[in-house]
Amino acid sequence: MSRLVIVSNRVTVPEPGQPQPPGGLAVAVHAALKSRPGLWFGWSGKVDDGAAVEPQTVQRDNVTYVVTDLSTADFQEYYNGFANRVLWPILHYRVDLAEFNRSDLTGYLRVNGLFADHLSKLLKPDDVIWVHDYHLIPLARELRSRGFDNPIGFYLHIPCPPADLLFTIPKQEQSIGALSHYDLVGFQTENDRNNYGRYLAMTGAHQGRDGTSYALDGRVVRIGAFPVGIETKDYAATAVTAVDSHFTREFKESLQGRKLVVGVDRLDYSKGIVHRVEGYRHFLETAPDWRNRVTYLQVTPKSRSDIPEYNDMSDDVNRLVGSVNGEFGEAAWTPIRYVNRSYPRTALAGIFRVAAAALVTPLRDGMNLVAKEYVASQDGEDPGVLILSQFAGAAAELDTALIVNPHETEGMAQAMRVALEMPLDERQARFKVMFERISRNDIDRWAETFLAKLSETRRSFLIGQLR
Ligand code: GDG
Repeated sequence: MSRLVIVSNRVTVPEPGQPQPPGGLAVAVHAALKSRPGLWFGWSGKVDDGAAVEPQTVQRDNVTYVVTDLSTADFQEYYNGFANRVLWPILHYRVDLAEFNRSDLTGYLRVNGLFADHLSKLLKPDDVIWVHDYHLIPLARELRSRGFDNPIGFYLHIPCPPADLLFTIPKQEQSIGALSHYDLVGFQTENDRNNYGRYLAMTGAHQGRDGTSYALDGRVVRIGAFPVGIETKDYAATAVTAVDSHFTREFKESLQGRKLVVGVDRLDYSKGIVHRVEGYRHFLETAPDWRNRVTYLQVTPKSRSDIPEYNDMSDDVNRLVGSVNGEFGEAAWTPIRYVNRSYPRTALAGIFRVAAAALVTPLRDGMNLVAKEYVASQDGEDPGVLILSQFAGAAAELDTALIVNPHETEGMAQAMRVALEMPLDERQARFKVMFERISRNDIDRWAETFLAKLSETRRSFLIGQLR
């Protein structure tokens, strides 16, 4: 079996006894590496301006973790700059929030070159390379220019908007256009895939007869949809044990018989937290019979707090939560419990299992693993209801959730009432379909399908060259 080399911006080396940090990519990559010999390369999370420090290597089980530090300029220009203030907003359809400058793009390209330099010393000829996410789009081009001919795949964890939006990225050919240097590019949904296909066609690529490969400047890139999953069986088992834990019992008691509605998201404008709280306010306004009978818990670990848009949004949520609690709260009832901290995975699974409904209402999301984790955590005899945004990639698979448009406050409020009052047989029927889907399309299947397609793509490409 070839070694699998995973490359992502941030590498999380598992520390015994430490909870896994929040973030969907890390959850997916850890699972993909579980059953194969592998190496995971990326940024350590540390910023260090000292003399060029060599990457550090740590061995854990069958995975070799190799991490490098970044300089302050790299961190500002590559990570905080181009990746998170240009690519992240535009790929989430928020051109209005993008802040472009040339030095950030230069820094982005420089760090991709730096990653390629480090990888050059680590790669073996039969390694299969799998690059993850928007920080590292130009990496294949950098590796090819250093003479590497290994199969290289790329997976985009976040949405891919229509071509017209991709063209708003200044000098788009240097970033999003560089995806054409991969053998295979995977997207979360068919919609994302089709958007990129249209972009390729508009940049002069020729679509192959199979409909999935495109030829451009003597290269061939294949594109496909590979919806990411979770470790469904494991997560369900965790939730079953978690309900009996001290943490979950104490938490449940604190609800004093009230129904629980839960939201779990990194603090990010794409997650639609402000719209969701507005929806909940409208629900309390229009459903007075539910006041004091429901508690909404929003778990929101802070993220990217160096970026101004994130602080602005954080202030908006704080104000709004304060105003809803002030308006509707009572001495013995807080309508919204808002916590900016991260909980261990078992605690979250326990919370999900006791929640009568989950609010997963992003304005845009590549997939959204929380939606799947909530479903996996439910008791099939008495399941809760998933309220899911039509703009989450997960909505394509979880179509028996209550699907909402987060821009419509009244619709969100109505969905909350419907969820809390839904008869048992309807809850069970909706849950059953979703649980079967996430059990079949779990994380192992995601990794296997992508990697099988990558090696097949490579084989047919090589055969094509020999002919
Ligand atoms: C990106 C894409 C795509 C959250 N809070 C805590 C915690 N989490 C965990 C959740 C979940 C993960 O973090 C978040 O994943 P999401 O998918 O919801 O969102 P992103 O971080 O934006 O992930 C996304 C994903 O990549 C995978 O491809 O689905 O669309 O944006 O697993 O449970 N985990 C713990 N404590 C917390 O407080 N332990």
